[in-house]
Amino acid sequence: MSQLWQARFFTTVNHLRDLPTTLVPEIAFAGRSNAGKSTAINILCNQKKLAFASKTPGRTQHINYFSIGGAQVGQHRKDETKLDEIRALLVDLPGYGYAEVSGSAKLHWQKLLGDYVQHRTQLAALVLIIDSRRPFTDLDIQMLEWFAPTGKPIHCILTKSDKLNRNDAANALREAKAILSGYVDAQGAAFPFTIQLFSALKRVGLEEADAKISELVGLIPAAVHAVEHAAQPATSP
Ligand SMILES: Nc1nc2c(ncn2[C@@H]2O[C@H](COP(=O)(O)OP(=O)(O)OP(=O)(O)O)[C@@H](O)[C@H]2O)c(=O)[nH]1
Ligand SMILES: [Mg+2]
Repeated sequence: MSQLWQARFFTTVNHLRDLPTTLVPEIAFAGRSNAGKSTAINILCNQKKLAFASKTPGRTQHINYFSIGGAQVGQHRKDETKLDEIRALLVDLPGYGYAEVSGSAKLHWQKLLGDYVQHRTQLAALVLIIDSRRPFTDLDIQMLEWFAPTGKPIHCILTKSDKLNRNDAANALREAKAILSGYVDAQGAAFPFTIQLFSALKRVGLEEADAKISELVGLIPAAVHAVEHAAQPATSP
């Protein structure tokens, strides 16, 4: 059972000054409005209404925090979450690029998102949620370029792959990988970017996303496959 299934609502924030003072690692879900952030959080946490998902774009209008650990789920379900037992936080960010949001509100959120991803020390990694039919719009690139200089990992999830046929989905993934590999740091080294296809509707890519997110936020040890690989006896040339 995934540890993400323990998630429960923690707090809602509207201004950076109100961000929780917790020190545990957090992982944020960013992406265009309607890309499927809240839906992805719900399905990964195996809960129908944890994050508010909706057909109306611009639904998530605050920063919503969900905690892993510290809550006695089950018979003690109504207990207060024990702050010192929280192990990680999942963060549902407001979507960007929603045309109907007024100018001043849009600016408020642009600034807040930029400041949050660039400066939040506890932020361990970003999950960039992208509609597989519209990969890397200007605002996604903006998000990537804000966050990449931190050197922290970005896991891109191409959602709604059920809306593409197999071929188109494979092409979308390949093209998105090419865009990501075009980014290198000042030394010419690749950034820690990873990417996958995902469908909440058809439950595609769930295990991969769960493993990656759990690893990035420190709930499971990093890259078991790398350790296995290292344990292989060296082959002679
Ligand atoms: N077919 C399909 N629809 C999906 C998938 N994921 C999300 N959706 C739908 O897309 C719509 C938007 O999903 P949300 O999860 O609310 O999107 P969001 O990114 O949280 O949007 P904001 O809160 O506005 O930023 C909903 O109608 C979902 O049911 C998917 O994998 N496949
Ligand atoms: Mg949402």
